[in-house]
Amino acid sequence: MRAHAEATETHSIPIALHPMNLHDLFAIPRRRTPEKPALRFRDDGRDVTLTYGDLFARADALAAGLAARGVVNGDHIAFFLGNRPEFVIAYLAVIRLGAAMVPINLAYRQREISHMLADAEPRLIVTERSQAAILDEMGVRDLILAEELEGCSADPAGFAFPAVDGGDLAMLLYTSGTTGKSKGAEITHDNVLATVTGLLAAWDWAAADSLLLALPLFHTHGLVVGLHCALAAGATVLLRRRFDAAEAASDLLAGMATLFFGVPTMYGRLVEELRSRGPGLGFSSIRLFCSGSAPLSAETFTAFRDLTGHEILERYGMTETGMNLSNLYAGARRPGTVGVPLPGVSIRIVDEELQVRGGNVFAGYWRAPEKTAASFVHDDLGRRWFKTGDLARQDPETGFVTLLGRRHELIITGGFNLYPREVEEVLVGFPGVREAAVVGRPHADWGEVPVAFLATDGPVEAAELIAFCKSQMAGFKVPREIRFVDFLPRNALGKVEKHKLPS
Ligand code: MLC
Ligand code: AMP
Repeated sequence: MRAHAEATETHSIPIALHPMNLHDLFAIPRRRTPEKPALRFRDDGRDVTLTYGDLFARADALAAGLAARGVVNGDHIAFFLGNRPEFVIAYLAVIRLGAAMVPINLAYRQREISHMLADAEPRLIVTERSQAAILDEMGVRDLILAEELEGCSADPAGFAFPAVDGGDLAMLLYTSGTTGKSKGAEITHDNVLATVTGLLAAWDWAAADSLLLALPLFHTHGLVVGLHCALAAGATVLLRRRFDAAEAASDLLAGMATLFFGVPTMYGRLVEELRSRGPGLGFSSIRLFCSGSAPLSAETFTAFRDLTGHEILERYGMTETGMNLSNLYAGARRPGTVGVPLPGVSIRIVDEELQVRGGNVFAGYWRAPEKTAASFVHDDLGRRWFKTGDLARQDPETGFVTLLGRRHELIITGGFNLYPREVEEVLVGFPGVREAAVVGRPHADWGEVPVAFLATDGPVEAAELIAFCKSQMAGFKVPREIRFVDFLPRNALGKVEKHKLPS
């Protein structure tokens, strides 16, 4: 095991005597303000506050315990649990050992989970009692329950924490694939550091901030943009198990937070909630509302501004890259645009496609060198650009970028992504379905929802088909509507022409 000298205790601000990693970034508030709340969690009948001192002491103890169970640098540890303090403790413990977290969307069913587990080969899975049944049914062993973390911990005194390099993986984030199977994006400590340092500067983060965080921690939005920025800034995270518009509105109106981050569906619901409460509402504490993960409509932007006086700041990112572009904190917020490059990010537009490079861009896809190679392009100077698949236009005057669509078919529903191909493959696995085409259709709440067109060999009961889909995949991927057609329109090459499907 590689050992290194811990940053010397004689300095109030740590000096990295080894390559910088995420714990070095968090060490500043950990040492400066150990008594300050890092995390407040209220849900499931619990009300928990963890100070910076408590949080990192618990993470260290768990890291020592995990090391005793054989976890080493380079291991993968899957997480199948909802937002709760133990998620954060366990994540910090895992990366303290140089292992990588592999978070699994809680809505996933066995088919989706087995693919991830078979691909990532985690040494252990951290879960919680309410979620463990599905893993038990799958015969998964090596579980650690969030409810029993203390029993898995050990005294960290004298434990030689391994050296963790900025190039080591912090997380393996699975992202839906055009080919129907999700792939693991390898995100290093340096990648996260790049996104976090860019956002700290761009959005003027300060230790005095408190972030109301109701986004799931299993995606980059809640995890990197929310949790990591807050911990790096020495701010407080008000963590919620899930988003509830009424509860969020009450918390915000009560002046609990200075920041709120959400997907457009959340803002749409907040608008409805605030409208229902009538005029004269004021936010005394909040300084910034941010939106991302899906397009924020100009209507929601305007309705929110009219109700609250706040212009939502829209930014753009991806699992593979962390954050790339952002509207301005102390400057223009143009609805319909995703702003300008964040510090440290370079962009270019080639054949309408947005390409990015910078320290934020991931290393590659786990065990998929061809997919990795196909996702990058080299320029004349040999520099590697990541092809985002997003089509974009940049205003020559202002530099602001507008997203125009996607190179590949992608449906974004409530901030979750799905590729039609995966759903189509499940649909044709149902007896009687000959061929299937899935398209995204606009939806007031979710932004878009999947709708399926089916050609069948005989009668197919839609309700049975939907039940089958629900057993096979997360609810957000299940078609909201099933339409039966005699055949799918195809071009001369046999490719389905989705634009010719009835509206
Ligand atoms: C839940 N449901 C959805 C859905 N979420 N349907 C479509 N789209 C979604 N996003 C369905 C469930 O299957 C269920 O259906 C029903 O809605 C109720 O489930 P729920 O869990 O109670 O839903 P709700 O609490 O209302 O969730 C809505 C939400 C949630 C908006 C709070 O979807 C959410 O947290 N979204 C955030 C996603 C996110 O973090 N994305 C970031 C990706 S990172 P049924 O039929 O079972 O009743 C990224 C990069 C970047 O994109 O730039 O950030
Ligand atoms: P994911 O694969 O879940 O990381 O989602 C990344 C994709 O979400 C991007 O490629 C975009 O298509 C989309 N996205 C993220 N932020 C925005 C935004 N502000 N507006 C529109 N689309 C967005």
